[in-house]
Amino acid sequence: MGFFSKLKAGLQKTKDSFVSKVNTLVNSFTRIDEDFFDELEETLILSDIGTVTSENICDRLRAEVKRTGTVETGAVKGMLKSIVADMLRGDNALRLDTKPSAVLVIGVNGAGKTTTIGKLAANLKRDGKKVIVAAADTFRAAAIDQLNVWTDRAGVEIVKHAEGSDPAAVVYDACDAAKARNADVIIIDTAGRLHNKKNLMDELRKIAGIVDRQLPGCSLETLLVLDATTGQNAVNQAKLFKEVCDITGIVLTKLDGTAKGGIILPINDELGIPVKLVGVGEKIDDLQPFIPEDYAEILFADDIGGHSEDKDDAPDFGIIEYDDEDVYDPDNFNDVAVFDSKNNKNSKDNKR
Ligand SMILES: Nc1nc2c(ncn2[C@@H]2O[C@H](COP(=O)(O)OP(=O)(O)OP(=O)(O)O)[C@@H](O)[C@H]2O)c(=O)[nH]1
Ligand SMILES: [Mg+2]
Repeated sequence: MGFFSKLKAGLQKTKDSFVSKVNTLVNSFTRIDEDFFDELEETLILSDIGTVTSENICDRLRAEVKRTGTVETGAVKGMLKSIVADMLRGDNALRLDTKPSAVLVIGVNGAGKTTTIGKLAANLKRDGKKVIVAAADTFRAAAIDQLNVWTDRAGVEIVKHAEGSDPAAVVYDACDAAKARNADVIIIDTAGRLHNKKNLMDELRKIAGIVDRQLPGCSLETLLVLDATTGQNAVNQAKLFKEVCDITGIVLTKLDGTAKGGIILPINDELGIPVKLVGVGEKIDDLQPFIPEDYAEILFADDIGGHSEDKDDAPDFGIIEYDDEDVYDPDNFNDVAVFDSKNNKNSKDNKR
């Protein structure tokens, strides 16, 4: 199955529930009036879109209706399609504009971090990139093994230490490996289960600090992985993580198998963080760059048959790449790392 078709299949349940409600509403009103807007807002809220974003969508629709002088409800779906695409449009491409670049993957337990890393690594490798994955979720041996299965599958390198070792030490070694092997991208897996907000904040700060010190000027994407099936809970998680670190993008996983794909809207609208990737299944090629126009088109178009073939041809992974002048130059590398020597020693001791 191609690109667009896969997203379409993944969003089918969302389309069936959310958009069918909008369709019913549109068909039961002949004119756009305040009653219509009230019902629409309620429909949006009941579709996991949340009060703030539902109001926002209705306000934009009101303005568009006023601007165009439209009175018939038949035009509403087309307007909603544009509003949704516009709301979601932002810095949606993955920013990998230095060599190496780093991608820090965070999120709660079971959100899909490790799976996403496996898929992303495979995609980048396919694009000709040299990828190093850092197994910085050291909480369980099984987590390291699971990541290793994915890196083998993707055909990329992994830097791992023993279970229970310091995640920061893994990242430190992965940065070294990236320099030594002239890698393009380091992807860092992290643990979803830190006891409290302060622990989480300290851990993520420490990791980001090491990347910054070891690879000065390195572009760092901090991707928060959210499970779409958790609906409004995903928005709450995003708010919590936003308090502890600078998230640069969202990965929304498990869009397949849920009717809650509308959750993408409040995540983007309430938090102002762009969705960059979406997971539409458990297999290695089930990760896609997020294209707002495709998402809106799939949700609101009555017939999109003709479109899918064109879009299925597009293998572009939506990555912002580096220019030659940004390429990391080891000769000019100014090693200012002041890493905890005890941890560093541990990291070497723990290396398998
Ligand atoms: N259907 C579907 N399942 C997914 C997707 N992404 C991840 N999963 C599944 O979600 C489950 C959890 O994924 P993991 O990648 O282990 O999650 P994690 O965030 O690394 O979890 P921890 O390491 O426990 O913190 C696995 O069974 C994955 O196969 C997706 O896009 N679609
Ligand atoms: Mg994991």
